[in-house]
Amino acid sequence: MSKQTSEPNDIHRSAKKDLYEAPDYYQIDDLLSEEHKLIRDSVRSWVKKEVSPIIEDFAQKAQFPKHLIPGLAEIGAFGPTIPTNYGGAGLDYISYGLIMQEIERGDSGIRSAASVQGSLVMYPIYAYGSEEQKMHYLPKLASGEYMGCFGLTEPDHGSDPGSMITNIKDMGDYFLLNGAKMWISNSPFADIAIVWAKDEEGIIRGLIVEKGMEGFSAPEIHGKWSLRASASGELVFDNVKVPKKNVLPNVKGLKGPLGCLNQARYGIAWGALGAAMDCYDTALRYSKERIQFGRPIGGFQLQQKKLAEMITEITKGQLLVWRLGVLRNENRASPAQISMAKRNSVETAINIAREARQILGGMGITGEYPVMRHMMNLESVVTYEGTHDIHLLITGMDITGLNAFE
Ligand code: TGC
Ligand code: FAD
Repeated sequence: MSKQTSEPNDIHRSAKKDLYEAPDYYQIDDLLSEEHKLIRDSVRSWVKKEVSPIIEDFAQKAQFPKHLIPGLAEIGAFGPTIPTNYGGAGLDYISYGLIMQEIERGDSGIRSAASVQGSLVMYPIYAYGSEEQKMHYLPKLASGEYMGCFGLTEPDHGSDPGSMITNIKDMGDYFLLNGAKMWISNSPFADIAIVWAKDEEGIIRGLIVEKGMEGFSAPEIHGKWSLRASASGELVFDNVKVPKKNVLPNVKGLKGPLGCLNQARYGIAWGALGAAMDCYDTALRYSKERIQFGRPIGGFQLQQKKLAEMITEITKGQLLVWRLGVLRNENRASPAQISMAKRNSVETAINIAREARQILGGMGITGEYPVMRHMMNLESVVTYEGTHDIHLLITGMDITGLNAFE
């Protein structure tokens, strides 16, 4: 008969405390500057203090914790790389990656809100907007006074956004916007939406659509089993009059929205590893504390195999995103390199979440531990910002020179 060495449920009593210790098996910290570590550590503390205590409840209730918006702004999560004269944090790409890693360590839904705001709303205004648009919107978005969303996907056009049917008609003083977007993060509470629509010549243009414009609504999508702490919705445009000053003047074509996706996919490449690190750390701690057959389950070879493979994959992913960050800082990262990192990090994270859940046994399916929540969240992360298949095909196209989409 097995010998019981701890009180039953002892380890579960402390489960809800955030005891996270980040894994760094290859001393990757040595590759970071003092400023990087300072930024990373301050976001880590913020997540422990503000996100960990509340996230399970908000995920269970399927609500986005809006009260976190000012804190996210304060830690520089909205527009980390946008210059300070527009209200951004003016940081480099490694800092941006570390911020996303730490936030997604807390929850992918919170990272999602920050990714959308910074990479998909602030970035297009910064990169393609007029000086007036930048001065008007960017500081308000950086401070969280305005929240934004990004409308590219349509009910019938997801992986193939170039076939979109949402359209604008030139009416002289304004554009008339018609169509619908689907699966839009932040849309139910957003003050503005960056909307991609075709003009009468079939050329994709970017518009800033504001809440309150007649004919514009953003109904929430309910019933998600994934990313429950993120608000997703539709964008519906029924003869919306969009003033001409709200068009992004400096980009035309699909390269406009795809250029924004490079920013967001880069952040996800770091972020998903944060979720993986949390799952690994949780499973490792549990395996050393959970006693079965008279000894910690971490002593069994089958559990060690899972944990050893997890840390190996995390370490490879950490090195990949760090290198991608260096290339991005030097403006040398190609979109295909970003695709590879997004795909690899999400696959790593989803596999680790599934293995970690098993290490936790029955407790793994509860909200006492973050693992099942991460696992479910990652089912969205693997699909949005380009599915796993699409990123594979982007790599395939890059290495062969042959386009599988044609
Ligand atoms: P294709 O003909 O290849 O390209 C059209 C034009 O775009 C250029 N381009 C890019 N430019 C910048 N960055 C990139 N990554 C680019 N990829 C392509 C290209 O050079 C061309 O330019 P030009 O000047 O010749 O016109 O386009 P395609 O229609 O064949 O499609 C290619 C494909 C399939 C890779 C692309 O459409 C794609 O990436 N599909 C996936 C869609 C996607 O990722 N949607 C994401 C929606 S947003 C979202 O999910 C937010 S979730 C947020 C959250 O909550 O975190
Ligand atoms: P489809 O494109 O219909 O794909 C279905 C399946 O077919 C996938 O497995 C795909 O890989 C596969 N497939 C498609 N084409 C090919 C091909 N050529 N070869 C091989 N396989 C293929 N969009 C926004 O614009 N803004 C947002 O803020 C946003 N937030 C999101 C939040 C959530 C929670 C989710 C789930 C999605 C969000 N999206 C957003 C939409 C997201 O980007 C799309 O879901 C994604 O691009 C895939 O499109 P789809 O769902 O229409 O799938």
